[in-house]
Amino acid sequence: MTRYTGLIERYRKRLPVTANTRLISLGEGNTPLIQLHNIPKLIGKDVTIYVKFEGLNPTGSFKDRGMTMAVTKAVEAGSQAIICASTGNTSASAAAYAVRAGIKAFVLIPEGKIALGKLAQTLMYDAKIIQINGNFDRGMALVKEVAELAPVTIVNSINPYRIEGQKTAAFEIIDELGYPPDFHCLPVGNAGNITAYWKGYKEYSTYSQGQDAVCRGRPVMCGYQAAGAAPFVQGAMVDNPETIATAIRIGHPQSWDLAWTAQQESGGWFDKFTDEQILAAQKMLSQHEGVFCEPASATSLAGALHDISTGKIPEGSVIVCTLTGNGIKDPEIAMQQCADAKPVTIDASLDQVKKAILDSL
Ligand code: AN7
Repeated sequence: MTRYTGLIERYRKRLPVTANTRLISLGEGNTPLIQLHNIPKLIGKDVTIYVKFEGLNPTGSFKDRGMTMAVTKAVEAGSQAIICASTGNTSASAAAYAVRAGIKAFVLIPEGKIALGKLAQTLMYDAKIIQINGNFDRGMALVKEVAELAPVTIVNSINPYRIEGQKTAAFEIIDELGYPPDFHCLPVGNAGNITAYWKGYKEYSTYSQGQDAVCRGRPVMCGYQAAGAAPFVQGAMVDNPETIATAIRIGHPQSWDLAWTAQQESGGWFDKFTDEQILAAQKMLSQHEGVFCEPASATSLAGALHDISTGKIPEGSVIVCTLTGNGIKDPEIAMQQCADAKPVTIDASLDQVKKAILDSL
């Protein structure tokens, strides 16, 4: 039996590494593709929905796929420090891979707009955290400028190695299903991930282009955004993005052109959903399937359910929704979501415990 050591090792032939490259890995990738059993019944539709649970990566988000590659290449090039702007997950991931490599991580985050778990992680991984009184987009602009003046490698998804690492999620899906799904749904912020999946599907598809729709070998890419941060739906950058899903509180996506290419080439679309719809999808997934993702991640399911209900995604389809991050990242939202479900407090006696059980059966 070969031990699973990480996605670079697994897809080495399709990634820019040599036999001499020192791999910086935490065993990322190889995440579960979970078929939803209860939600399709609940909505009464004949659809096959899988969730790719990226929240089970080492730092709890899909960013680890890109970060193993980006930090590996930064170290190979002799870099001593990496930098990113982040809504939270990139900073946690960058920080972890930097300590793993023995280099320094600087992260710019919007003050007060990072989920608690992400901040806690980033602190624990000992990154140099620079909070700014501005949003992600401002932080990203500053990172690009400062990287011209200081010896730091940018590890946001404008770093092409991030996309290389992240494309392996599409490889895993095809390897596991034996074919690509008909539709691939995912949340869109900077649009690095939709770009990466599309690249992965194109590189890995077993069928040639131009076959009929059912057997074309590539999914239709569906990119979903939060209503208050939906530049792809509006067709223009958004200056003051707002959403409870702080991970995708982004108004100036960095992979603008590449995401439009993914949409056009795949025959896909962008759409937007309200915070209420996003939170409802997050809760539904937890309460009916036992899968707890963070709010931004649930945007993929909110979108898929909407497009299934309208028939835009037809019955008979195989759908994959990427769940980009773990629900534990954002405990504050989770507690708010369950404000009505107060735990009962009782005396520590057998009688009381028995009563509590019988009362709620
Ligand atoms: C959970 O961490 O941009 O469209 O700085 O954390 O590839 O940007 C996070 C993005 C979706 C959007 N879901 O992905 C950051 C950051 C979660 C995320 C996205 C993010 P992209």
